[in-house]
Amino acid sequence: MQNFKRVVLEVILLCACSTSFVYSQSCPAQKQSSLKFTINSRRNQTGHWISQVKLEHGSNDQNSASPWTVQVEQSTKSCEGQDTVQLEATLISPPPKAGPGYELHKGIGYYKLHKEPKKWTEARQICQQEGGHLVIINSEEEDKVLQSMFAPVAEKLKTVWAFIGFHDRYTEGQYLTIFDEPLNSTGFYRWSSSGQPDNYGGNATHPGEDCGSIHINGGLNDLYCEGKVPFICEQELW
Ligand SMILES: [Ca+2]
Ligand SMILES: [Ca+2]
Repeated sequence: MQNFKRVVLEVILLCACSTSFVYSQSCPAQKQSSLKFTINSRRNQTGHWISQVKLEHGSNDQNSASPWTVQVEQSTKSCEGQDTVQLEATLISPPPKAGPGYELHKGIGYYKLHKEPKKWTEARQICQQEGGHLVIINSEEEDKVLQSMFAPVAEKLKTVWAFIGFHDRYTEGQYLTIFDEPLNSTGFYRWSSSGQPDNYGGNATHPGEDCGSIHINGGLNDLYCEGKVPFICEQELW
């Protein structure tokens, strides 16, 4: 009598990608991307198990529809007459492309220093048009990146300030990010000097300083919203 061995096919997928992947909780789903993964197994007339693994990846977003590299490794384990075949697939997609002029700082983000001075609201709109937002600083590390982009050119730009993504336009002294989160919850909350924020010029007839900026020393400052200074946008593609 023929000794049948039970073959179990296990498929493990490791997602080394930044696009969505519905089968792995380590990669949160994004709106306009889809992934379909199917396995069809059959036994042919000679007794061989044929398992076909098919991956379909589609997206409306050109940036995330980039080609994927799929690496597959197979291993076999035998235990008490049961063979386990394990297929391990690693899916690798290149990082999404940021808009023109954005610099990639690995593990931190994509940033663009706009050197042409704008008012804060104009700056905010320009960042949005580029698919980003005025930068929100979440760590000392991120702050250093921004400082390294801005400080070396600040003298040429004739300013020590660049607009970033916080304000106290709703209530004086209550600083919020552009996503309405308290500024002191972002992970970076260091003012440029002990005299800041000062709401300079604020009185009954003048709003003072209600828009966020970064100083060349890396610290935060409130600045007059209607003044024009350079600004820094961020694209969150990690
Ligand atoms: Ca203010
Ligand atoms: Ca100030």
